Amino acid sequence: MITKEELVAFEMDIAEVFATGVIRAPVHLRAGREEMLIKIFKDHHIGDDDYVFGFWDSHELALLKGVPPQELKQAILDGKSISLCFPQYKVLCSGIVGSLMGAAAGVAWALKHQQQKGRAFLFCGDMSSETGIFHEAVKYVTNFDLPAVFIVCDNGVSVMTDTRAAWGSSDPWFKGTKYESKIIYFKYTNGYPHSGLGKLIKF
Ligand SMILES: Cc1ncc(C[n+]2csc(CCOP(=O)(O)OP(=O)(O)O)c2C)c(N)n1
Repeated sequence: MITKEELVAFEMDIAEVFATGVIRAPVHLRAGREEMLIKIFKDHHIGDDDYVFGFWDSHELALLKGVPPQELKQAILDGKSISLCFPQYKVLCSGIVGSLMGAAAGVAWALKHQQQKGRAFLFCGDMSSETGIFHEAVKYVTNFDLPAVFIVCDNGVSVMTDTRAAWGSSDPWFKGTKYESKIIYFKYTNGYPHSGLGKLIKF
């Protein structure tokens, strides 16, 4: 499996390329959660049969799922960083908040009822986990015990808004509920700005 150092180096390489202005599309870099992501992939033996759903910040997920770094880099250079899709690797991402929770639940339903191997793993941010569709999807996969896991990577903010202040709660809504059985939650501090490099890139 790809190492923490390789994940860090990949994002640093993309940051350098992005700074030159050749990528004419948004890029969301992440640092500080590599060890947790590696642990989750290892602990759950996420492999070829499994589906990984992600959002605008999914470089690391694609690498951990087995997308070759050069193939991933080319997709990013082509402007697809926020919506990376590699169906052959079962990696499906979207730049739209809340857009894939239902899809992950649907895939988990199909896998179970078609008696296929594989599970659906959906990785999202803390604000995304407060959306209504996240709640509905988690409720559905919990109540029907579908093979799905929702991983909440909590960096404390939605772009620059404090998530906990926005919802008036010091904890995510699911803390202490039965839905935690389908959720993995961890906190991290992102070493990059939400999007880009925090400075104007001209192209
Ligand atoms: C429907 C929709 N509304 C707004 C946005 C703009 N947007 C992109 S990321 C984001 C913040 C999401 O916060 P969180 O889920 O905590 O993600 P993270 O901080 O981990 O990137 C927003 C509002 C969007 N992509 N889609």
